Amino acid sequence: MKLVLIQLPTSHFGAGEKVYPLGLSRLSSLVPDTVEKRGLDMNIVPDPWGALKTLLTDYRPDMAVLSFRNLDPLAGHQTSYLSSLKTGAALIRTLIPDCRIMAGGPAFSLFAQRLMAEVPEIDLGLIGEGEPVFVQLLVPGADPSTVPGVLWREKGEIRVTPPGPKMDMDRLPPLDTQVFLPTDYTGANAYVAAMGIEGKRGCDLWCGYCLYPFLGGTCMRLRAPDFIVREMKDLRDRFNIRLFHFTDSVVNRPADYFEALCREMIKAGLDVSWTGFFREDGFTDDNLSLAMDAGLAAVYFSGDALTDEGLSLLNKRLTCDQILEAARLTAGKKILTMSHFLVNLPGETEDRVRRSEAMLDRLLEIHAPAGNLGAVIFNHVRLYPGAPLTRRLIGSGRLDPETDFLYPVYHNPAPFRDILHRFEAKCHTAGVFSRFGLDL
Ligand code: B12
Repeated sequence: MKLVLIQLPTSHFGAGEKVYPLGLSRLSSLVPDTVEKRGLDMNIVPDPWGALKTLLTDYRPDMAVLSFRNLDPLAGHQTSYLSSLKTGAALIRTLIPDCRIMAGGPAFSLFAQRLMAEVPEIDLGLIGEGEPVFVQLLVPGADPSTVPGVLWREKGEIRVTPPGPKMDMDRLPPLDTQVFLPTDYTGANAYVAAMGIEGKRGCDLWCGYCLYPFLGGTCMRLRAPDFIVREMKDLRDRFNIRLFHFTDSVVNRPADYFEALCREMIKAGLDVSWTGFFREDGFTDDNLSLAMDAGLAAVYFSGDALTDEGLSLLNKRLTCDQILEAARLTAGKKILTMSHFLVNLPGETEDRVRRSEAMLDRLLEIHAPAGNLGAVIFNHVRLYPGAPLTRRLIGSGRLDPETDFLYPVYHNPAPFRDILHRFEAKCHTAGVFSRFGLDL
């Protein structure tokens, strides 16, 4: 059997930030030796559709594995990458009519049933992580009804099996660095560490707008620190990877685990840098120092709201004081910090906008002497079906229940549609923009 593993093009046109296809690379390493395989990341080749066409016609695979990572670029953009999935599947079906087509990945998982309906060429789909079932799905003639989390077609209907057990993080397969070469990703990014590293999967928080618990499970599955460090060391030694991004929903939770991980990195003398998304609570001077000794290059915060009401609306279980305190700590250490906030939240009022602005002023003041604020990134909430906030907006009659969330839908009603631009301008005027300075 001949297999192709394809990372579909889902990078914002012109953005140019490359991201190593971690998930697909792990799945590739599980392919049995009896199966011949080739890989293509369409995000890193100058002519992605030409490259796919050539691969298909030269190699003539029996099965195509399509990884669909992003559905849209967020950040207010109206672009959709759905056409990548549609065109990819249609091209395969046209050129190699007998090829089985399997799809998965975060974007696919979020809208799995709908995408099976929208893209009739897909034979098999998978919701969630692939490692526990991938090899079963490669067996020709395998009965999908016996495999958890799978979608398939039967008598014109789309069927789905319930999800199965989650992956034990200490049994993650290695990356397939031959098929997806890490050095193809380094050297070109301006803002983002191209190489991800997995510390955990799943999230036990239920932030109102977020579907991470749906994607990775509702509890944190931790990976043993020595496994993580071994993978980082291997990537450093073999490919000179010097900068990583932790793909965890939150890197510094639970605190004792995070500290153990930092100690393991220090003990191994890794001499690499890394970034990740941090929670403001549980962030202390001590664990920040430890993290910096372990190579922390930049702190990404996603406080998300600039008022206590907003924080509670988003179920962040955080306070503005905690956000300010965490800012003081990173400013005290002059470590590069990026802060993300959602604006024009449901129920916005003049008073709340005024207090949000005052909170932003305080953050800018805290960081000004240290000059360590790389960026403040403002967004509107991208509404996903089933997210708590979406359900609430529908329940309160503020959102049409018939809204189609497949294409980007943001919550940004009048009369506060311009706050994002006003706040961005404020940060720019304060000199906070493009001060990333990551050693990429
Ligand atoms: C870490 C992360 C980032 C990091 C990446 C750093 C790095 N170097 O890797 C940063 C912060 C840079 C980032 C940026 C972006 N991200 Co991001 N990111 C994530 C996050 C949290 C984890 C992704 C990850 O690496 N997971 C670990 C790997 C191992 O898992 P995986 O890729 O999902 O693969 C598994 C399964 O999906 C499955 N699978 C995958 N493919 C296939 C194929 C088949 C056939 C099968 C059977 C299974 C299968 O098996 C794999 C192994 O278990 C996800 C949310 C999430 N929890 O998934 C968002 C997420 C994927 N990102 C998202 C987006 C939109 C983006 C950006 C466009 C945002 C922006 N405006 O900048 C960019 C795009 C970057 C790019 N070039 O693609 C969205 C996508 C949804 C959407 N609306 O489109 C997500 C879901 C978050 C969200 N907001 O909802 N991201």
